[in-house]
Amino acid sequence: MRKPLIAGNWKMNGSAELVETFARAFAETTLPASVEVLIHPPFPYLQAASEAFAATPIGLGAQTLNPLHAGARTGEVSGQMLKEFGVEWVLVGHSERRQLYHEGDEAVFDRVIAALGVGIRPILCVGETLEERDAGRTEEVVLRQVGYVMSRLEPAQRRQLTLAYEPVWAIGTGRTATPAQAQEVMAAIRAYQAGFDRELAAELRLLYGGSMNASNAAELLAQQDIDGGLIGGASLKVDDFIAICQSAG
Ligand code: 3PY
Repeated sequence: MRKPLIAGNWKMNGSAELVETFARAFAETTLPASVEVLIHPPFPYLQAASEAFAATPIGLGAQTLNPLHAGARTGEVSGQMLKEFGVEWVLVGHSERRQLYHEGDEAVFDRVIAALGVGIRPILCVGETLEERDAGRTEEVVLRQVGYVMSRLEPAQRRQLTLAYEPVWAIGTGRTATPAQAQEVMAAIRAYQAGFDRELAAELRLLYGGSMNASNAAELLAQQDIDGGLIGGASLKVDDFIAICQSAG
């Protein structure tokens, strides 16, 4: 059985107050024991979040990392630094990083390796643009992004990976893939994994991301190959986020 994982990606949003709001609400909420919950706040809130979430079931994730341990990289943060703040997870290859910061497959792979090197679990995000979908290239693009990383990892490293399928056209647009559209791509990713390792394919957690919210989460999460969600806007509203976590149980 794959344990459902609901991860909130706050992006460049939130505040110290929101960290406190989440800590209070989650301390008072009983979640289904089967569900794992993460919040990925912006870097400046990591310390406060690591303290405030300690008394809750919320695990701590970062939104990116630099592949180097240290050095002349103004504005960047390394995996080692994240680890010091109790970060256990990190997003890698989010489409906003791929598109706005030009992080291609190689840069994404370097970040996966850097995270694994310090014991942080990467959530590898993949997804096609609307243009690619309309050209019938969804599977080709998504499996290339997955394959670039997977094919370069050792079997033990592959087991540390979680995948998030986020169609770019559904990110921050309010458009969501239909459950059937999402399931089709997730099934293709799992089938592709089975080519490496059947056991891993059965265990690998696949998250759906892209405008998942309290109203559509249950239907998406009911799909056979969807094991959780990477939540954008709805992860900033504590009641909605809790409702999504509840529906994953
Ligand atoms: C979204 O849902 O908009 C996301 O990008 C989640 O990462």
